[in-house]
Amino acid sequence: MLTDNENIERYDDEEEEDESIPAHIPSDDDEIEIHHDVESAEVTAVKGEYAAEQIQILEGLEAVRMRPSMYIGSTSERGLHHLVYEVVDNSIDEALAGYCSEIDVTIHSDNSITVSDNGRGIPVDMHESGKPAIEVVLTVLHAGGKFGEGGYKVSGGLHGVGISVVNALSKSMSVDVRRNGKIHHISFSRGNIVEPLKIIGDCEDTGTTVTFLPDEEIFPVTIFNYDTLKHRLRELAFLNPGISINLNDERSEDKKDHFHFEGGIRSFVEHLNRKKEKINPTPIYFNGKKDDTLVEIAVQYNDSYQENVFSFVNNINTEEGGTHMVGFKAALTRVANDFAKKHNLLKNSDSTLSGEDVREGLTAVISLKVRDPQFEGQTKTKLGNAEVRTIVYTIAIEGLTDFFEENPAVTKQILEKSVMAARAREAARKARELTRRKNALEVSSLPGKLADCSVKDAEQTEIYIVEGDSAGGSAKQGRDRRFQAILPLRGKILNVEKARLDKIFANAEIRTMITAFGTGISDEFDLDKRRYDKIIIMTDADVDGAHIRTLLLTFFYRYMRPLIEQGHVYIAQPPLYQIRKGKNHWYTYSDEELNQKLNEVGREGVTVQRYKGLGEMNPEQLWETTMDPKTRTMLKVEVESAAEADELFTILMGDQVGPRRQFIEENALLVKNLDI
Ligand code: 0RA
Repeated sequence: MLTDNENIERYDDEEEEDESIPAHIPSDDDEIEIHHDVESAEVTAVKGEYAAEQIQILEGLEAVRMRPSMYIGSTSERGLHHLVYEVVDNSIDEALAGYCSEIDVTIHSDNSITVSDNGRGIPVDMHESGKPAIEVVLTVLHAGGKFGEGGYKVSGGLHGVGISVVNALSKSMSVDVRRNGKIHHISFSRGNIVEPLKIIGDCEDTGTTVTFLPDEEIFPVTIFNYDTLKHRLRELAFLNPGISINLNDERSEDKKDHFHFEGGIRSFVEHLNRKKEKINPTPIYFNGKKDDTLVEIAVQYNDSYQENVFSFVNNINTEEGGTHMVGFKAALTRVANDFAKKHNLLKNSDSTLSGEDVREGLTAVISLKVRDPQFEGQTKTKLGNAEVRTIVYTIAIEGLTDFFEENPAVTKQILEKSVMAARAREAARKARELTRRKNALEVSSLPGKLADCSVKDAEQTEIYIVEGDSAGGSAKQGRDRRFQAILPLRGKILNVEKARLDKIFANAEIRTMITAFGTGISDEFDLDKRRYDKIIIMTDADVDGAHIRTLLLTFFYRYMRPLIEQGHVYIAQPPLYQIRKGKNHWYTYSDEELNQKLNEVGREGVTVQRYKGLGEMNPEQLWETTMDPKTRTMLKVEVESAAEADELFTILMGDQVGPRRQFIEENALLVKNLDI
C-alpha cells in the first residue's frame, strides 16, 4: 500500500533522476517570447534586438510543413484537432487578459473552421520589420506573445506553438480583425500571403475571426469530429468560468452547443458526477495562490468505488499527473486521517486510511496556473515543477481542513466510506491469504461439489462450470471422467462489477472456482498453476443462463483476464431441439436449423422436443450433443481489444438496464465461433 510518505519519496526519486537532464535547454523561443519582461526597459530593448535577428534566422513556415509533427504532435486526427485548439487558445488568452467574453467555433460543410472572438483584435499596426503586426503574428513562429503587454500566457503551453503553425498547415487561412472602427482582412495559402492586409469595411465592435481549411497534403484525415471538439471546448469553458463558448456544426442540422459555466471547476465535478449518487451534495471548493502559482480544487464524493481525479495546468490536461497531483493526494490522505482519528471513526482494529481508501468514490478537478510549467513524461503531460508539490499540499491541507471542520456531518459520511474501504482492503488481504494457503494444500482442500477428473496433466483436462445441481448431475454422469471435471454452481453468482474485493472473496461460488482453477486471482493470478486447460461455461439457452454466463465472464475478465486472453475460456452450445423420426434422431441448435432439418427430413411422423434447460437432457444426450469433443460445438471467448472490452463490461454490468439486456439477448458479443 502506498502511504503519503512513500508517495513523496517516490516522487523525489524521480526528481533526482531528472537532475541529470538540464532543467532548461535554451532555445530561440526563449528570447522571442519577450512578453515576460515588461518591467525592465533595458532588458526588453536588448531582447527586442535579439528577437529581430532571431526572426530572420528562424526556420520559416516551410520547416513546419516539412516536419508538422514536431509542432503539433502528429498529423493524425489528434493533430488535426490541435489546429482548432491552437486558435481557440489565443482567444482564451485574450479572455484571461480580461478583454474577451465570447468565442464562437463553427465547422463549415467543407470542413473548414471559423474561430471568432470579441477580444481586442490582433494588432494591425506596423511592426519594426516594416510589416503589419498581424502578418508577423501569422507568419513568424512563436511571434504571438510579442505584441502583448506583459502578463503571462497561461493557456497553450503544450501546443502553444502559435497561430502561424496553423497557417502553415492550412490550405487557406483568412483573418478578419475588427479594430479601430475598421474591418481588416488578410489571407494566406499554406503560409504564403495571398491578400495583403487591407480594410474591407467599418465596424463598431472589436474582435478577431480566423477561418482556416486544413491542408490535405499534410493531414491524411481532414474531417473534424464534432464530439472531440465539443469535449475540449466544454472543458475549456469549465476551466475558464464566465467565458461563453459556442460550437456550431454546419455539416448537419441542429448540431450546436453553448458552454458557459459561472461555477468553473465546481460545475466540472458536478458534470462528472451527474449520473452518480452524490455524498456531499455541493462540491468542496477552495483556491489559493503562492508566488505566481494559482491553485483551484473542487471535490465531490459519490457512492461508487472508482476514483476520478482530473488535473490541469494552464488549461492542459496533465494526464500523467505530476507534482500537483502528488501534493493533493498527500494532503487528502493526511487531513482524512487526522479527522478520522480526532472523531474516533477508526476502531482499534483498524489501521490508518491509505491513499486508495480515501480516494474511493472521489471525483476531483485540480486546476493550476503556473508561470513556467515543466512538462515531462511520455506525452509531455506530467508536471515536473518541484515547488508545486508543496504549494498544492499546503493549500489543500488548509482548504480540506476548513471544509471538514465546518461540515462535520457530511465529512463523517465521506470518511465512513473510506473506513469501509480500509476494512474491505484488510478483509480482502486475509481472504486472499486463505485461498493462497488452500492452494498450497492442493487436492485435499478441493471443493466438495467438484467432480474432478483423474488425469492430472492440466494440458489435457477441462472443467465444465454448470448451472444448477440437476444439470450438474447429468453432466457428472455423462462426462468422460478421465479428463472432464464438473463444477455445479448453485444460483446466481455475484456481480463483481458492483462489489468490493472482500465481498468477492466472501462469495462461496467464487471461492469454489478460485480453488478449483488453482490459478489465484488479480495480481496473484498465475496461468501456469491452472488445473485445467479449458474452462467451459455450460448454462441453459435462456435469459437466465445468459445472465449467469455474463456474470461469470465479468468475473474472469476482471480477475483472471489471462484466462480469456490466452484462449482458455469456452461456452458450451447445448442443442435447442431434438427431432425424432422412427429410429433416427437429430439435434438442432437454432430455429433456422430446425426448419431446415424439417424440410430435408419431412414433417410426417416427426416429433420435435424443445429443451428448456440442460436438466431435460439425460446424461447420454448431454454427452453426445454438448460434451463429446468429437461432435460438440463450442464458442471460444476472445477479448478483441482490452479498452473496448473494458467499456463493454462497464456498460454490461453498470446500472443501465437497456444496453445490458441487449447484450444478454445478443450474447455473442465477446464470443467468436469456433468449431472443435
Ligand atoms: C497580440 C496582442 C494583442 C492581442 C492579440 C495578439 C490577439 C490575438 C488573437 C488571436 C485570436 N484572437 C485574438 N485576440 C487578440 C493585444 C492587442 C492590444 O494591445 O490591443
